[in-house]
Amino acid sequence: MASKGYQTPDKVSANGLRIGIVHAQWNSEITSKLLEGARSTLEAAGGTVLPEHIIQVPGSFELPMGARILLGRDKFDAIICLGCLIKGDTEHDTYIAQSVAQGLTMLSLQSNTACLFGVITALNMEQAIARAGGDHGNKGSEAAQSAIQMALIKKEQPKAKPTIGFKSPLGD
Ligand code: DLZ
Repeated sequence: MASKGYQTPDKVSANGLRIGIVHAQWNSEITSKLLEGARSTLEAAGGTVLPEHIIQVPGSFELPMGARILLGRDKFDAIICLGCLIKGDTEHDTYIAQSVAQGLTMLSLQSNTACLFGVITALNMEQAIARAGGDHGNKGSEAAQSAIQMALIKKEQPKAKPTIGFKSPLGD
Protein backbone atom coordinates (compact mmCIF):
# COMPACT_ATOMS: atom_id res chain seq x y z
CA MET A 1 0.00 0.00 0.00
CA ALA A 2 1.29 3.50 -0.77
CA SER A 3 2.35 5.45 2.25
CA LYS A 4 3.08 9.10 2.89
CA GLY A 5 5.99 10.07 5.10
CA TYR A 6 8.91 8.21 6.55
CA GLN A 7 9.46 4.49 6.69
CA THR A 8 11.91 4.40 9.56
CA PRO A 9 12.95 0.87 10.47
CA ASP A 10 11.95 0.00 14.06
CA LYS A 11 15.38 -0.55 15.50
CA VAL A 12 17.71 1.92 13.86
CA SER A 13 20.53 2.82 16.19
CA ALA A 14 22.58 5.99 16.10
CA ASN A 15 25.01 4.53 18.62
CA GLY A 16 28.57 5.26 17.48
CA LEU A 17 27.49 7.52 14.62
CA ARG A 18 29.03 10.96 14.30
CA ILE A 19 26.30 13.27 13.08
CA GLY A 20 26.83 17.02 12.83
CA ILE A 21 24.19 19.72 12.94
CA VAL A 22 24.18 23.13 11.22
CA HIS A 23 21.62 25.47 12.73
CA ALA A 24 20.48 28.68 10.98
CA GLN A 25 19.66 31.65 13.21
CA TRP A 26 17.02 33.36 11.04
CA ASN A 27 13.57 32.62 12.53
CA SER A 28 15.38 31.17 15.53
CA GLU A 29 12.14 30.66 17.48
CA ILE A 30 11.38 27.99 14.86
CA THR A 31 14.89 26.67 14.17
CA SER A 32 15.56 26.19 17.91
CA LYS A 33 12.59 23.78 17.92
CA LEU A 34 14.03 21.97 14.90
CA LEU A 35 17.31 21.65 16.79
CA GLU A 36 15.49 20.22 19.83
CA GLY A 37 13.68 17.75 17.58
CA ALA A 38 16.87 16.64 15.84
CA ARG A 39 18.76 16.30 19.10
CA SER A 40 16.06 14.31 20.89
CA THR A 41 15.62 11.98 17.90
CA LEU A 42 19.36 11.26 17.74
CA GLU A 43 19.56 10.71 21.51
CA ALA A 44 16.46 8.50 21.55
CA ALA A 45 18.21 6.31 18.96
CA GLY A 46 21.28 5.99 21.18
CA GLY A 47 23.35 8.73 19.56
CA THR A 48 25.35 11.46 21.24
CA VAL A 49 25.28 15.09 20.13
CA LEU A 50 28.49 16.83 21.14
CA PRO A 51 28.49 20.66 21.40
CA GLU A 52 31.46 20.83 19.02
CA HIS A 53 29.42 18.98 16.41
CA ILE A 54 26.80 21.74 16.26
CA ILE A 55 27.47 25.03 14.49
CA GLN A 56 25.32 28.08 14.03
CA VAL A 57 25.16 30.06 10.80
CA PRO A 58 23.36 33.38 10.19
CA GLY A 59 20.64 32.20 7.79
CA SER A 60 19.55 29.28 5.64
CA PHE A 61 21.64 30.52 2.74
CA GLU A 62 24.76 29.75 4.79
CA LEU A 63 23.76 26.15 5.59
CA PRO A 64 25.82 24.51 2.79
CA MET A 65 28.91 26.47 3.83
CA GLY A 66 28.32 25.53 7.47
CA ALA A 67 28.11 21.87 6.49
CA ARG A 68 31.30 22.24 4.44
CA ILE A 69 33.09 23.73 7.46
CA LEU A 70 32.02 20.81 9.68
CA LEU A 71 33.11 18.26 7.04
CA GLY A 72 36.50 19.95 6.86
CA ARG A 73 36.91 19.74 10.64
CA ASP A 74 36.17 16.11 11.28
CA LYS A 75 34.87 12.86 9.74
CA PHE A 76 31.09 12.80 9.92
CA ASP A 77 28.61 10.08 9.02
CA ALA A 78 25.94 12.67 8.12
CA ILE A 79 25.18 16.36 8.61
CA ILE A 80 21.72 17.71 9.48
CA CYS A 81 21.05 21.24 8.20
CA LEU A 82 18.24 23.14 9.91
CA GLY A 83 16.64 26.36 8.75
CA CYS A 84 13.31 28.12 8.29
CA LEU A 85 12.40 30.19 5.26
CA ILE A 86 9.19 32.17 5.42
CA LYS A 87 7.67 33.78 2.35
CA GLY A 88 7.79 37.58 2.40
CA ASP A 89 6.89 40.28 -0.10
CA THR A 90 9.60 39.22 -2.54
CA GLU A 91 10.91 35.95 -3.96
CA HIS A 92 13.93 35.76 -1.68
CA ASP A 93 12.67 32.55 -0.08
CA THR A 94 12.49 30.75 -3.44
CA TYR A 95 16.01 31.76 -4.44
CA ILE A 96 17.45 30.83 -1.05
CA ALA A 97 15.58 27.50 -0.90
CA GLN A 98 16.80 26.52 -4.38
CA SER A 99 20.34 27.55 -3.59
CA VAL A 100 20.38 25.60 -0.32
CA ALA A 101 18.87 22.49 -1.91
CA GLN A 102 21.41 22.60 -4.75
CA GLY A 103 24.29 23.36 -2.40
CA LEU A 104 23.47 20.50 -0.06
CA THR A 105 22.93 18.09 -2.93
CA MET A 106 26.28 19.01 -4.46
CA LEU A 107 28.09 18.79 -1.14
CA SER A 108 26.51 15.40 -0.32
CA LEU A 109 27.62 13.94 -3.64
CA GLN A 110 31.08 15.46 -3.57
CA SER A 111 31.81 14.51 0.03
CA ASN A 112 29.99 11.13 -0.04
CA THR A 113 28.30 12.23 3.19
CA ALA A 114 24.57 12.94 3.33
CA CYS A 115 23.82 16.58 4.18
CA LEU A 116 20.15 16.56 5.10
CA PHE A 117 17.70 19.30 4.08
CA GLY A 118 15.94 20.09 7.37
CA VAL A 119 14.62 23.40 6.10
CA ILE A 120 11.03 24.53 6.50
CA THR A 121 9.81 26.48 3.46
CA ALA A 122 6.61 28.05 4.76
CA LEU A 123 4.16 30.56 3.34
CA ASN A 124 3.62 32.05 6.80
CA MET A 125 4.57 31.69 10.47
CA GLU A 126 1.56 29.50 11.19
CA GLN A 127 2.78 26.88 8.69
CA ALA A 128 6.26 27.07 10.17
CA ILE A 129 4.98 26.50 13.73
CA ALA A 130 2.97 23.50 12.54
CA ARG A 131 6.18 21.95 11.15
CA ALA A 132 8.35 22.68 14.17
CA GLY A 133 6.68 20.38 16.67
CA GLY A 134 3.06 21.21 15.83
CA ASP A 135 0.36 19.43 13.81
CA HIS A 136 2.73 18.62 10.94
CA GLY A 137 5.47 17.09 13.05
CA ASN A 138 8.99 18.34 13.52
CA LYS A 139 11.13 18.67 10.38
CA GLY A 140 14.30 18.62 12.50
CA SER A 141 13.32 15.26 13.92
CA GLU A 142 12.50 13.94 10.42
CA ALA A 143 15.85 15.14 9.09
CA ALA A 144 17.56 13.37 12.01
CA GLN A 145 15.78 10.11 11.20
CA SER A 146 16.91 10.40 7.59
CA ALA A 147 20.44 11.24 8.71
CA ILE A 148 20.63 8.05 10.79
CA GLN A 149 19.33 5.98 7.88
CA MET A 150 21.76 7.52 5.39
CA ALA A 151 24.70 7.17 7.79
CA LEU A 152 23.88 3.47 8.27
CA ILE A 153 23.51 2.91 4.51
CA LYS A 154 26.90 4.53 3.98
CA LYS A 155 28.48 2.34 6.67
CA GLU A 156 26.99 -0.81 5.12
CA GLN A 157 28.60 0.05 1.77
CA PRO A 158 32.05 1.32 2.72
CA LYS A 159 33.55 0.57 -0.67
CA ALA A 160 30.96 2.46 -2.69
CA LYS A 161 32.61 5.43 -4.39
CA PRO A 162 30.58 8.41 -5.55
CA THR A 163 31.72 8.52 -9.17
CA ILE A 164 34.35 6.66 -11.18
CA GLY A 165 37.35 8.90 -11.51
CA PHE A 166 35.95 11.34 -9.00
CA LYS A 167 38.48 12.98 -6.71
CA SER A 168 36.89 14.14 -3.48
CA PRO A 169 37.91 17.65 -2.43
CA LEU A 170 37.77 16.30 1.14
CA GLY A 171 40.18 13.46 0.33
CA ASP A 172 37.88 10.56 1.34
C1 DLZ B 1 17.74 37.75 4.15
C2 DLZ B 1 16.87 36.64 4.64
C3 DLZ B 1 15.49 36.74 4.55
C4 DLZ B 1 14.80 37.94 3.97
N1 DLZ B 1 14.69 35.77 5.01
C5 DLZ B 1 15.23 34.66 5.56
C6 DLZ B 1 14.41 33.60 6.02
O1 DLZ B 1 13.17 33.64 6.00
N2 DLZ B 1 15.03 32.51 6.54
C7 DLZ B 1 16.40 32.38 6.59
O2 DLZ B 1 16.90 31.33 7.06
N3 DLZ B 1 17.19 33.37 6.15
C8 DLZ B 1 16.64 34.50 5.66
N4 DLZ B 1 17.44 35.51 5.20
C9 DLZ B 1 18.91 35.43 5.43
C10 DLZ B 1 19.67 34.63 4.38
O3 DLZ B 1 19.50 33.24 4.56
C11 DLZ B 1 21.19 34.94 4.50
O4 DLZ B 1 21.62 34.72 5.82
C12 DLZ B 1 21.50 36.38 4.11
O5 DLZ B 1 20.99 36.67 2.82
C13 DLZ B 1 23.03 36.62 4.09
O6 DLZ B 1 23.66 35.77 3.12
